[in-house]
Order: sequence, then C-alpha cells, then structure tokens
Amino acid sequence: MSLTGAYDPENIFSKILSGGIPSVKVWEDEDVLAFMDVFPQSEGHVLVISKTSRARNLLEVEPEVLAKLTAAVQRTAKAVTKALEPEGFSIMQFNGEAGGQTVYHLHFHIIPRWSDRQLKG
Ligand code: DGP
Repeated sequence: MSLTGAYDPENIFSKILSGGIPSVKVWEDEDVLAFMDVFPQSEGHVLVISKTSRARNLLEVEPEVLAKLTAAVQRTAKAVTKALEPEGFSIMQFNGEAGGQTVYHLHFHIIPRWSDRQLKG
C-alpha cells in the first residue's frame, strides 16, 4: 500500500482498539494504547498507537497526537527498561509498504536489545 489513500477501519489495530481482536495491554489512557507485539523481534517488544487518530503513517498524524504518542513511547521505553533491564532498545516506525509497514494505523515499535541476542524475524 502506498503512502496515499484512505484509512481502513478494518485494519488489525483498529480491531484491537474496538475489542474485536484481543491484545496484551501494557498501558493505556484515553489517547494512547501500548500493547505487546504478537510477532516480537525480541523479549518485551511493545507497540504504541493512538486511540483517537485515523492517521495511517507519520505524514498524516496530527501534531498534537504525535506529541502524545512520543511521550507515551518514552514512558513505555522507561517501563520496559525498568522491567527487563535491556542493554539498549530500538524505536522503529515504518511508513508505506516500501518502508516496511504492514499495518496501516500509525504505530511505534519499542524493541529491547541485548548485545548477546540476535533480533528475531
Ligand atoms: P509494521 O511492519 O511496522 O507495520 O508492524 C506491524 C506489527 O504488528 C508487526 O510487528 C506484527 C504486529 N501485529 C500484526 N498483527 C498483530 C495482532 O493481531 N496483534 C498484535 N498484538 N500485533 C500484531
């Protein structure tokens, strides 16, 4: 899927938000949900999404939503670091099919890293 087009309300993360697909929630408030990635690249791989925006990618997201998302990414990264004590972590965010995106609801990956462990996938 390209960078242009309409938001698909049937996408997987939309269904997670509506409760149609279960998820393992890490944290949420009225604006943001953090939940475990079902295909984790490492132990503790978490996804952070907006509960209010229909932005498919970084180009479309409203600045005030992005501010809440990035604050939630930092908060989640701190929690994951405290819980799992990784040596580092990667924040990843893909846009468009050519950019590696598979679910077209804007999301951030938080992937804990250890120097002696290879990433999966
Ligand atoms: P991306 O390539 O950035 O669009 O990553 C999408 C991520 O979504 C990928 O790491 C796997 C994850 N994912 C796909 N389907 C589900 C699902 O049904 N539940 C959860 N928790 N994660 C999913």
